[in-house]
Amino acid sequence: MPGSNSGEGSDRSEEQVSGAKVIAQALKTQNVEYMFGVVGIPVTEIALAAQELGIRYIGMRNEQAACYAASAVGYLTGRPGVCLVVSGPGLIHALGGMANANMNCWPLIVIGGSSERNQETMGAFQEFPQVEACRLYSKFSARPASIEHIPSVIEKAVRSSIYGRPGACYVDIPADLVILQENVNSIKYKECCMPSPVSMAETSAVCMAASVIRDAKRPLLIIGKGAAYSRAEDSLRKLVEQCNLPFLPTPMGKGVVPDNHPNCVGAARSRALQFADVIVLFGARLNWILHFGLPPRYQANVKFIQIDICAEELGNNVRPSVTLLGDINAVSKQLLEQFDKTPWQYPIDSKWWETLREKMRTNEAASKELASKRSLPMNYYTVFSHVQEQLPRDCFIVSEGANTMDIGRTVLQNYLPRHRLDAGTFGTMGVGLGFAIAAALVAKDRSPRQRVICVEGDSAFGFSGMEVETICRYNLPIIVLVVNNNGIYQGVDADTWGKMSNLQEAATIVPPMCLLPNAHYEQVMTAFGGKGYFVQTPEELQNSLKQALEDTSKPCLINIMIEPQSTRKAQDFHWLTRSNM
Ligand SMILES: Cc1ncc(C[n+]2csc(CCOP(=O)(O)OP(=O)(O)O)c2C)c(N)n1
Ligand SMILES: [Mg+2]
Repeated sequence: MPGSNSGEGSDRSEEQVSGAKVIAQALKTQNVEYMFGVVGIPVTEIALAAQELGIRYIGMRNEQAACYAASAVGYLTGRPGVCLVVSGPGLIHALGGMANANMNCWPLIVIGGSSERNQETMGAFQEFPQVEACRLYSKFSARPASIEHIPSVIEKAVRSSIYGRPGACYVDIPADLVILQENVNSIKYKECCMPSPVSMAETSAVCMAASVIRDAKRPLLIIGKGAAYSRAEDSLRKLVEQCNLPFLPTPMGKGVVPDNHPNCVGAARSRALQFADVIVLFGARLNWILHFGLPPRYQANVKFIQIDICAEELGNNVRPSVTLLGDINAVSKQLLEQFDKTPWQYPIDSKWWETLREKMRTNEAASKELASKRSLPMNYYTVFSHVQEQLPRDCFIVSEGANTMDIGRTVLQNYLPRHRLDAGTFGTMGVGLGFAIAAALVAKDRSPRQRVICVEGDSAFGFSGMEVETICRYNLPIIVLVVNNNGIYQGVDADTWGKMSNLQEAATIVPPMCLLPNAHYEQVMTAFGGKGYFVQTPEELQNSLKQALEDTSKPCLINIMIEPQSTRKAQDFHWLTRSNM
């Protein structure tokens, strides 16, 4: 057994160990490093036991945010984080995080305390059918039958979370099992599960894919977060450069190959999708984010080459020309081998490259023009262009909101893989602060000087705003930017608000998108000892951001007032449309 539950020299045959300690040791044996949660009956002992073994325990203010944080650890490190929750409502709050992790295909372990087994069906405190409830939100949901059974269930949960398509796994621990004492010798810990086996595509399919790519007139690679998760950055960069292929990242695929790479055609996204004749999907699904792969957003006869870890994904919404089932990094290397054997380059002087470059130039010019507007209040583009100027190249960018996230993504650049976290496949608001906390903890341990910039719409910020206290409690290197338009998509200014609320009862006439005008969100940060700024002009924004980046001693929140009716430029409506969120 790794680690010991006993003091030196004690008689081990007599020694007892609690269920809580067995859970902690089983997690430690599976190399779990981080646990997030909210404690209470019956899980406090589990958190204490985990800390005793050196697992970091981060107490959060709501299970939803705790679950988002744990899932982001899974995505960033490839090893699941744990979310620890109490029975009933605690577990219910975590379901949002489990669903989000599963939709994003990120590994996650949720450990839920549950009511005592001998009170089941009697109306026990916070009694709820937790294993059944979690089934819809997870790959695996189980309750160990006994204390001896805990290590193997935890090993299976960890293994299931990372093997195949990653996802959420749930382990239910009844209250009586947490405190039950068992002879230490009767507990057998399962060795740490092996790393996920790496699967490769059939050679014939790889040859066929290479030949379809060679014959393409207007090729396009799409890099998804599956490529980021499989750490395919080196092989994909080689493939892009060796074959001179245009590529488009999905939101969280940004940074796998840097956004400023000359072959990145993000700024001509709609054009690239619409006219490509061969599209290679690297860990990117043809869901709403990619408009299902269907006309009119794509050519009717476009050939898709789908690369995915999950066989069931292949053929969703379109009939692919070639399917490559396997690990994205391994399959990218297989493709590279084909192009090493018979070198080939897509011609730099092709009409397709010319079209894409032309479109990128006009789109970039339109954004620059909006960014250069000096009128006050500022618009989104002005805000993001100033932020982009100062952002450290290696920072994590976390973002959520509607306009804030969509416009921010087009302006803020990612240069490193797995350094962007956002509302993701499920379009979930409320993920931002939990994700930022996870990124900051991982950064603190692995590259201590890195900063986390969390770009929040004012509505998005509200979902988990109290996690600012968590950020301050652990003094995490996070700068929160609240892009404040007084509402969801749009709001109204203070004058209009005043007039409206004088007219009739607010609930009958205030537009549903409106939030309180000029809310001082920065005071949420100062309330807990962090730094807060309220900014209304480009100069104030530049100065506060500069100070925030220089002062590494404290977390910071900059509340950036913008024009309440500011929107995105026309062509961006093609991208993540509001109706999709
Ligand atoms: C959990 C959840 N609830 C509600 C929504 C619907 N929704 C989409 S974006 C959004 C907030 C947009 O407002 P804000 O964050 O202020 O960004 P803005 O567009 O104003 O810049 C909401 C509530 C959602 N996506 N997820
Ligand atoms: Mg807003």
